[in-house]
Amino acid sequence: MLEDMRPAAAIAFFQFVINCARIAAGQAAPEIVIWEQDGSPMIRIPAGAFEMGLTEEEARAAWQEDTALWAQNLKAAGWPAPRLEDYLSATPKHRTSVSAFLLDQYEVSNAQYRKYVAATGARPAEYAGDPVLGRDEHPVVGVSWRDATAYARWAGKRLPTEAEWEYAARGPTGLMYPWGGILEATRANLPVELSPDEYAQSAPRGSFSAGASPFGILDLCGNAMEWVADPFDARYYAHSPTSDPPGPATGEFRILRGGGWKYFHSPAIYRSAYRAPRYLGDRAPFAGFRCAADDRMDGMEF
Ligand SMILES: [Ca+2]
Repeated sequence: MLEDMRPAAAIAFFQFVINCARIAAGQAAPEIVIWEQDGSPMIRIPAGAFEMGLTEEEARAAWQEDTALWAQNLKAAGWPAPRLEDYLSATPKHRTSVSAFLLDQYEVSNAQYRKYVAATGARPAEYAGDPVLGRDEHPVVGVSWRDATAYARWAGKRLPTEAEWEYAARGPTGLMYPWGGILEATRANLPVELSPDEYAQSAPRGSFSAGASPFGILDLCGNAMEWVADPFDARYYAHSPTSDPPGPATGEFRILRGGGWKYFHSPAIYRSAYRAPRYLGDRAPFAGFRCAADDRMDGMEF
């Protein structure tokens, strides 16, 4: 009898050790709340700090790595050559803290966006009728920054700030991709030139569970690129506030994060630090979003 229990006790102890290690590494089971207005599962991201952006050395190394990849197999597929200046807009690397907030675990879906359109009379997404891009469980795409902001307001939420989005993707240790340091094609819905999988276009949200960020957020890399709230300023990081940076006050361009299912620009866009400026009225077939909300429980005692 005792003999039988030993393995179980050992397994329980082993599990306990793993859980302690996961909690110590910031990988405790995510705290999920369901947002009533649009039914989205949202994950509570505790207040924290990380090294936001890239050092110039990292930016140059990334550019060189991407240029080699481009010459090897992307040049022939028609991708443009990576431009160093695009990598440098993520410099300098700077310590940034963010307050606790909630972030949608998934990108906003077509089904959710359709409910919003039906409830408000807002214009449908550009690809709502597309046989693949318009599927209910795929991320809504073909929405402008203004469209995304209006949806978030209707839902009682907001777009994440650039700092919140990057912290959610990189975690306290500042990972280069949501899962680690190397772009792995099986962990995200990438363009066919990088990942020849079953999804030639967008994929149902959450199809790549191995691509979860340290907080358990899915599809931050790939599938739909994601609008964030801030206007774009290539030099903003040189003088941005160290705590909850709100972005510059104005700007013609907003920012897309995380890369999408369709090629756009260069492999750099799949890095969590990369900033892709885009005209705020643009409705691209790879551009969607997810919502954030303030954490009203932050600082409360129980
Ligand atoms: Ca995404």
